[in-house]
Amino acid sequence: LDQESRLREAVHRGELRLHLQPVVALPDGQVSGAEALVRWQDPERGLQQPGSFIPLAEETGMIIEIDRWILLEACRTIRRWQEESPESAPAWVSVNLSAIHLDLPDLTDHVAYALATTGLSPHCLVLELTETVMMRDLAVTSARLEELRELGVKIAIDDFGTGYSSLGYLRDIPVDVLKIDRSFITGLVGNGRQQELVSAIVQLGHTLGLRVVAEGVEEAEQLTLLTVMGCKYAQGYHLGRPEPADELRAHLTVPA
Ligand code: G
Ligand code: G
Ligand code: MN
Ligand code: NA
Repeated sequence: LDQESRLREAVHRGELRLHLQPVVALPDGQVSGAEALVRWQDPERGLQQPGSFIPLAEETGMIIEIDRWILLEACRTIRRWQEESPESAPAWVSVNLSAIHLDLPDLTDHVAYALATTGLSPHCLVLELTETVMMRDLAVTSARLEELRELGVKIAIDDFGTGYSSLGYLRDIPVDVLKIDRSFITGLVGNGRQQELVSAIVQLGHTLGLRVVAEGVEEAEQLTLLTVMGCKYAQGYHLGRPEPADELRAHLTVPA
């Protein structure tokens, strides 16, 4: 079978895997939330990273099914975890949505279904969309996002700062979370200009009442700088890699 046919079967054969990466609160370093990231356990080639199959999934529309599976699995996992060990469970989970979802009229119904069927509180779910996606059609995008927010879920701008966009959409589009792209965090140490820029983004987000998350934190020194800037959330290999939900859970549960 070719890659496309095998990917088509992957969902039905149960070959997709939910990985979770922790998002920590600053300055205390406690895990606050987690980002859901898909993997494909391909029986022929082993564990595949999204870069090797998301593009094909987007071209063929299979991404709809994949994103919906991840959404359901993420909601179910975090809900169960919150019930079983409320003291160590992440307070929220964020799920990536490809651009195509904003064109589907049943997106809101599907998200409502995922919440209803798993019992997860709407305020524990964050939907991540990239800046470029949001810019496509401001009227359609803001109407769709407003519908979603009426459910009580939060909307995040992923990869913030990488799109060729004006800041005008921050005025027109309803969002709750701003995720500073990791390209701004790489090279932060020893670069005053870069630090001023990131500090300004953090302040801008806070002024607008948004939760600001710095992505791609790989070094302790980056974390120190972000903490001094007043950034309240961070994510990256220095804080925790994406890993199977059970493994993250084991890491968070301190043995008595
Ligand atoms: O996990 P990794 O760092 O390899 O992810 C690479 C890219 O794939 C990122 O841009 C990420 O947003 C995207 N991605 C990961 N999981 C999902 C998913 O479940 N749905 C969508 N649409 N994109 C995802
Ligand atoms: O586009 P998005 O922000 O959803 O992508 C998340 C991707 O970034 C995932 O593929 C994840 O594995 C990766 N990632 C997470 N933390 C780090 C990090 O500290 N460094 C690098 N290089 N990639 C990271
Ligand atoms: Mn993301
Ligand atoms: Na990002």
